[in-house]
Amino acid sequence: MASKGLSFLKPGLGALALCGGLFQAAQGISLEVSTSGGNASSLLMYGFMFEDINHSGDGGLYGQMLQNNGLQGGDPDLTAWGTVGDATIAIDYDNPLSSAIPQSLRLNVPSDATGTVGVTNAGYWGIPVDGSEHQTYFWVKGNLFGDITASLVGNGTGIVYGSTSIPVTSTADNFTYIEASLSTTKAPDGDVFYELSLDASAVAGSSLYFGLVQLFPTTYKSRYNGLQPRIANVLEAVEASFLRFPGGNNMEGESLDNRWKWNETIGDVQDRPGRMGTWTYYNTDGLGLAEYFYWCEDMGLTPLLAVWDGFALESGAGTPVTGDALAPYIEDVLNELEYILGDSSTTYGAIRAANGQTDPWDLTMVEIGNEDMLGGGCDTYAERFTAFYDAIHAAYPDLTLIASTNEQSCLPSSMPDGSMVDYHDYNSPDGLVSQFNYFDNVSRNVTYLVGEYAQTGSDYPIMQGSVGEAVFMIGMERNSDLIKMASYAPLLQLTNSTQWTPNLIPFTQSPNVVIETTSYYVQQMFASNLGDTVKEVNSDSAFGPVYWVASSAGDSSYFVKLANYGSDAQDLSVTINGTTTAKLTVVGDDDANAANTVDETPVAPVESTLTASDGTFTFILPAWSVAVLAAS
Ligand SMILES: *[C@@H]1O[C@H](CO)[C@@H](O)[C@H](O)[C@H]1NC(C)=O
Ligand SMILES: *[C@@H]1O[C@H](CO)[C@@H](O)[C@H](O)[C@H]1NC(C)=O
Ligand SMILES: *[C@@H]1O[C@H](CO)[C@@H](O)[C@H](O)[C@H]1NC(C)=O
Ligand SMILES: *[C@@H]1O[C@H](CO)[C@@H](O)[C@H](O)[C@H]1NC(C)=O
Ligand SMILES: *[C@@H]1O[C@H](CO)[C@@H](O)[C@H](O)[C@H]1NC(C)=O
Ligand SMILES: *[C@@H]1O[C@H](CO)[C@@H](O)[C@H](O)[C@H]1NC(C)=O
Ligand SMILES: *[C@@H]1O[C@H](CO)[C@@H](O)[C@H](O)[C@H]1NC(C)=O
Ligand SMILES: *[C@@H]1O[C@H](CO)[C@@H](O)[C@H](O)[C@H]1NC(C)=O
Ligand SMILES: CC(=O)N[C@H]1CO[C@H](CO)[C@@H](O)[C@@H]1O
Repeated sequence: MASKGLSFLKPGLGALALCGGLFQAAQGISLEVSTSGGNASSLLMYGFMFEDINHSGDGGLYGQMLQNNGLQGGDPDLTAWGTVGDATIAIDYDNPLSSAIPQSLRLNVPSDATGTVGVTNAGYWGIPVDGSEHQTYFWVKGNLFGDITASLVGNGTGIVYGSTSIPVTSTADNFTYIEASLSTTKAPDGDVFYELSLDASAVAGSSLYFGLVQLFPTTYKSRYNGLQPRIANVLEAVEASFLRFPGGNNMEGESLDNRWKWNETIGDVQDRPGRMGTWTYYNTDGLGLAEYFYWCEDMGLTPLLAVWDGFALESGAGTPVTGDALAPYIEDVLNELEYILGDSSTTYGAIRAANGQTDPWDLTMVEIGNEDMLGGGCDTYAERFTAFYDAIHAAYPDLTLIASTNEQSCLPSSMPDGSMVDYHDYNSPDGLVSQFNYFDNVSRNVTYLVGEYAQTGSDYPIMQGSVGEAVFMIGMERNSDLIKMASYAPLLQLTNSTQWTPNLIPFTQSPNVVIETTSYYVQQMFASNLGDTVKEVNSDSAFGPVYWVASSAGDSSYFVKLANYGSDAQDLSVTINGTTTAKLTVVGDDDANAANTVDETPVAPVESTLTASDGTFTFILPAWSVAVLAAS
């Protein structure tokens, strides 16, 4: 980026400024940040919204890398599986692994088989072998006294990136659980498959049954059943404040029966049936309720749990559920909350403890439903919201409860004290800019989560859209007495299987390809430079094409966030009485369409150190750029 000639330092301007304010004002934009007063701002402002879409979970952030590993689903097929040598495979229903996973993968070995036989799994469009110690787990049933070799093999090249020989003694009576570790070397791309193989003579004329085969790298913070570190590390670097989960449309489900059911995502993975997700593919639910809380714990995120509120995406298929029929679903949410918050003497708290988490988790916020203003949810939402609100509030009065829409016509005529509403805005770059003062005008008697927002109209975030997002975010931060939390969406995207674009962090299965898009940098710059007080800014200039917001942290640190939504560079002069030095971080590109993609990453933030002259910093804000001045 620096090579593209972004010279935002303008040495001459500081001296000019001394000649008098008039000349300088005519030359550019002068901002004066008040060092006193201001409004308290939210320390939870910038967070993440997560649901399984674009293989963001299975095949993405969730550490387990084999696809279709439990042959789950009502009508399973052999997707991703293959054979080695002179053998065949089939789905076997007579040898179920568990009641949740009522089938296994049968390897039939003919009596005259020789050489090596086995099974392969292609992963989710490949496997990202990152060079760490890997763990593999599986169950096997069938008479075997011999070695099974687990390997990671380059597809087409045959290069072995990791392999281990596992001595196995198994019988035809029951499944034997196997765990083994593999040292690996980092693969140059994602074109790698997994293989379990053995000598044909050890099993010729018989069958082996494999159940729930799993493969993990060394996970983020080395957590069991944890996250892919290559993606988790990029998320961690945002310094975000909260996590909204588990959806989104994926929480709602297409129908009443395939809503996200918390109780089927807990406990041992072999006891999780998985479910058909909303976004065209089956979810293993290996990334389940507990894993979301561990993710929050490991990344310092405040959890925001969304619960199912009687409405699925296809209204008419048994939903919306209203009146007395809501009772069991409300009960289910209370059980879920007891599982999360109850001590281990409670019914569900005891189940949590038995599942390995003795202490309750720290949950303070619950959202009731998702986007209930859409698809026929609006008419009944006031009733449903109130029913869930009353029951949850009675049991857990300290929880902050959030309505899934801010549309007045879908909400009760007055919102309960302390509740919040959720506003979503997917918009064109220009559309986001037009929303800059949306929150200046809304009723100030209820606070907001902006649970989803992003630019639309491109495969990857483009610079112009990222500046548009920054303008919208500046509008939110200026109103952060009202806007408490905001999360970009969608968060993650496996480019080989995509249902929605653009996304904040696209990736492939090449271990090196996790892309920090222009929008990613904006999120990171805003989240990691968060003040506790929004300060008044005086200027003779009006907003547009340059937008700004200032905040302070403690007594002497200031942050000025700036966005230039235009094709001309702008001269800036920012005065903060008493400050002497600043770090200026700028992300921008003269090309409004510039984008970081899996093929090229032309845009990166540039940092520099500025010195103030009498409390005034002068610099150039490049065309189509976003900047943060952190001064003290
Ligand atoms: C190798 O890659 C091809 C093309 O993506 C795929 O169809 C095949 O299943 C892969 N082989 C294995 C053993 O996974
Ligand atoms: C997955 O997508 C990447 C780039 O988007 C491509 O290079 C790779 O070949 C794809 N892999 C498969 C198995 O289709
Ligand atoms: C068979 O294995 C499963 C899974 O390990 C275990 O739950 C079950 O008790 C075993 N059954 C017998 C008869 O050993
Ligand atoms: C989970 O809870 C739902 C009720 O919401 C129930 O229908 C379902 O059977 C439960 N699943 C299991 C595995 O107990
Ligand atoms: C906010 O207060 C006004 C006036 O008291 C009321 O009309 C409006 O419905 C309230 N808005 C919400 C979202 O509760
Ligand atoms: C908000 O109000 C201002 C004036 O107070 C007006 O200029 C602007 O168009 C309004 N914005 C929206 C999005 O309604
Ligand atoms: C503080 O909030 C009040 C009321 O919403 C608003 O009028 C004022 O402009 C805000 N001040 C700052 C510095 O944002
Ligand atoms: C700047 O701060 C100093 C004390 O720190 C004060 O004396 C002076 O009046 C301030 N100037 C302005 C313009 O606020
Ligand atoms: C548009 C697209 O890529 N859709 C894919 C979504 O994921 C499913 C299941 O993995 C694929 O079958 C679709 O092709």
